[in-house]
Amino acid sequence: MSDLNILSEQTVDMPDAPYQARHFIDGEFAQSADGQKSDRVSPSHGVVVSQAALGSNIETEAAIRSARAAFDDGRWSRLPAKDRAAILNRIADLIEANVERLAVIETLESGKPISQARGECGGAADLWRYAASLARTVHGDSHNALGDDMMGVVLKEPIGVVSIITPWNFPFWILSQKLPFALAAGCTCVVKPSEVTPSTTAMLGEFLQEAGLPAGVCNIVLGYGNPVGSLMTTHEDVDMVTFTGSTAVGKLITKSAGETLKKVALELGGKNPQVIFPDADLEQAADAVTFGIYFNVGQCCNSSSRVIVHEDVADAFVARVVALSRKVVFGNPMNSDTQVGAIVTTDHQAKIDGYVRQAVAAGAEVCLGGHIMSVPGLGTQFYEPTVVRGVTPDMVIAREEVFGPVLTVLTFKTLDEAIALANDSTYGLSAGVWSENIHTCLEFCRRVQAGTVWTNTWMDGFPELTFGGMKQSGQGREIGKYGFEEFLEVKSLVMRIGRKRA
Ligand code: TXE
Repeated sequence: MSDLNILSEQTVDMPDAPYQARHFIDGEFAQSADGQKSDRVSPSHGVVVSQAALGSNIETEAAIRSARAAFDDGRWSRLPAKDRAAILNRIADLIEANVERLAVIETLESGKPISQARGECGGAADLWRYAASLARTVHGDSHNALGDDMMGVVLKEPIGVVSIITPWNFPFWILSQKLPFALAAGCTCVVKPSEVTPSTTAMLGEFLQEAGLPAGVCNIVLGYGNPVGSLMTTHEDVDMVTFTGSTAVGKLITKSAGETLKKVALELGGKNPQVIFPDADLEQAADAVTFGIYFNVGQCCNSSSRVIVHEDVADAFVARVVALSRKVVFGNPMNSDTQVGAIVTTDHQAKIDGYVRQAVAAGAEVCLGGHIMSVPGLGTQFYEPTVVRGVTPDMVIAREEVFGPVLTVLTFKTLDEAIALANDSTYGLSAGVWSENIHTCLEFCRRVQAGTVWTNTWMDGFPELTFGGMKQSGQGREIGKYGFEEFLEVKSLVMRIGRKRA
């Protein structure tokens, strides 16, 4: 596409050598016993940017054993909460001091723009600090009206050993939505990042060690879903699994973890509707839709991938989004001005393109982009910012998660129709409504099936709120008070007061 705003120039230096990502087990960094490693070739730059140990059952067993021992001897769960909080805050300090190092490797492994990687890694420190503050809020309740000689107390206790499995799209952020909250609750953990983006998780191991987290409290194993992830979800010594990734793998994990009745929390995909009413501030809505579809190169579970716009304003709205899309700065992710970078893998790029080709064959109209593309000097692992309209609810592109910079546009006539279309999905992660009428907004908020609903804004998030999906977008919640409580178990104490009466 000739009129795209393409940047080839680079403003951030490449590291001198590939990052060496190692396992972190029982407080020590280690390579795999069999010496297996994998090279990660940067999707934007085509060079090896990291070499990561590839774990087997040996490392996974060792990590689970270490987490189990650390939980059972109480070296973490029985520490006063203020001491746990102090360590979590020290980790947050180290994250903040290392944002640039984290952001560079995250950008090179994932292809996302460096400005967004900086935001992700720097912002994650706040999740650690918020989790630290929650460590001191654990309390249950007491019951003194059970009978004259009875008293009851409900305690909240850490659930135990938690397996944390994360994907490639926001490796450091998603890890930070889970790990500090589990640690704040007093749990011990085994973490596995995606094999595609292992380095920021491995780097976190350095901060855990430096901050004085006791050995064994958090173990990191690098490697593939099979064998590492599978063992983490089936092992008898694991009490809970928290996973972010595809719905398909989420379903597999639910089955395998069910064998030993582990608690499972899942954050899966989304096909998030943004509904634009005719009385909305169309300029603001178009800005938010444009940001929401291209952020993280569209590889975002909260992507605003499904716009549902009133037919009276559809032409004007689409024209505005297309004009804004042309201005988006596209290209070299190692340039601080870039807004849309590379696609994570060639397989994923082919999948995105397949959705667009299928939509065209089904009669949809591509009004911008729609092709794999190259950036001069960098290669072909990019995808044009794309807007597809004339989409009908039955088309695959309206139903499945594309996970790329591809916006699909549907239209509606009435509020009821808009809500029905918004809810016509197996997913229920997030949704948005744009209108100047508070009744319209509130009715939409009440009736839409989604874990997060934005009104006249998109993608704002706060550690105090909670995050998670309805329907096939997942189960359980993350962050906020409710996310924290997922890592706590409740126990009832029943006590008799005084001597037994005759
Ligand atoms: O995910 P996977 P992928 C969606 C998005 C994307 C698709 C595939 O639509 O196109 O999923 O992405 C580990 N037992 N999302 O293939 O395979 C794996 O090693 C245990 C949405 O990367 O689900 C990685 O660490 N673990 C999502 C993690 O699971 C297993 C973010 C995710 O990989 C495993 C990412 C197994 N059997 C993708 N198999 C979101 N909600 O944001 C794999 N893994």
